[in-house]
Amino acid sequence: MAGLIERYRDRLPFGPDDPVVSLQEGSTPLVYACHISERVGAQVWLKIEGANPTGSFKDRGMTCAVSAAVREGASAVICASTGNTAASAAAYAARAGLRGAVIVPEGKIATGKLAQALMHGARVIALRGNFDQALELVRELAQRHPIALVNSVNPFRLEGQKTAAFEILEEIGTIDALCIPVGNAGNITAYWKGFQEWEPGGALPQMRGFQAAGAAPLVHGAPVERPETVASAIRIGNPARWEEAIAAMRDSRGGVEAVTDEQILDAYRFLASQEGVFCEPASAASVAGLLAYGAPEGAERIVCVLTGHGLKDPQTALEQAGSVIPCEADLASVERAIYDGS
Ligand code: AN7
Repeated sequence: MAGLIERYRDRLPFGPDDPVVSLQEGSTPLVYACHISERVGAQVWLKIEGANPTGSFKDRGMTCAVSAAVREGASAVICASTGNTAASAAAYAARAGLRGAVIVPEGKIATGKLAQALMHGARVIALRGNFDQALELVRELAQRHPIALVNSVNPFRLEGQKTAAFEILEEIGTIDALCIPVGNAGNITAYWKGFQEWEPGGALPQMRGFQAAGAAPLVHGAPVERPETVASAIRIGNPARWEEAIAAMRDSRGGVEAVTDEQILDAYRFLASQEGVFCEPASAASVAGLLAYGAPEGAERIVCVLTGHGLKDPQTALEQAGSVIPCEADLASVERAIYDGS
């Protein structure tokens, strides 16, 4: 399968001879969710973005941002990140032969993402501060040094991420609503762009964004100084794409709501145990929101975006899952363990 620049080049700002840095991202599964569909009384699909090469939707944006950086002659890329952007930037920088530096909030990123960024050889800086402070610092750094900033303030990131909307439309046609977790608000902005660009005059879905209750600036209408949530990926208090996200939700007659950590974790376990889909906690916010607030009136066809893979955050998974059953190495003990659970 081609990477997404190759697949959608005529809809992206890349010419036929431009350099392409790709790990064959995109073309992710769109899986029908029987149990969720039944619970909300509508047809619901899950867009499994954890199936991207580094395990999150960030790869869509990163193939474009890093390809553009190479075209511009950059020798290094930098980003602030709650984890997934760091992992993706590190991977694409490695592939392009660029140096990569990532700034993450100390102690607040999931283990898998940290392992990825380090393995790909990025310089990983653990900031004694939160994501919003990290983003402020990298924006200033990128102005002073010849480094390409690959956060979603970079327009190429949105160009890449809009292709997920194209894939949905190509695969199942128009939908009535899109449910999506919102952190820095780049992805919801990108999907809205993609839906609008696909076919002039085509039917557009309601954009329904969901934020964690402890990190819900768009819901409150004001920045959150100390955002807190179990969904570390969306622990963001002052989204960079604030206005664009609000416009997308307004123009699509959608909206933004908060979901509690408890609702997020319920959806996280439900997805894994009932639908067989293991996503990370932040991703489960889309399904948590749909379950908590219900299908929008008249919506029959809904897609929930699952932005990252469950293996990103093994610690939260182990805290939320059942425990293992210790067992002696004989047949009777194994039988007892299997049938009685003891
Ligand atoms: C799994 O990696 O901001 O609203 O620095 O990792 O576009 O920010 C991650 C965000 C949702 C929110 N789900 O997307 C980062 C970062 C997952 C994420 C979001 C993120 P945006």
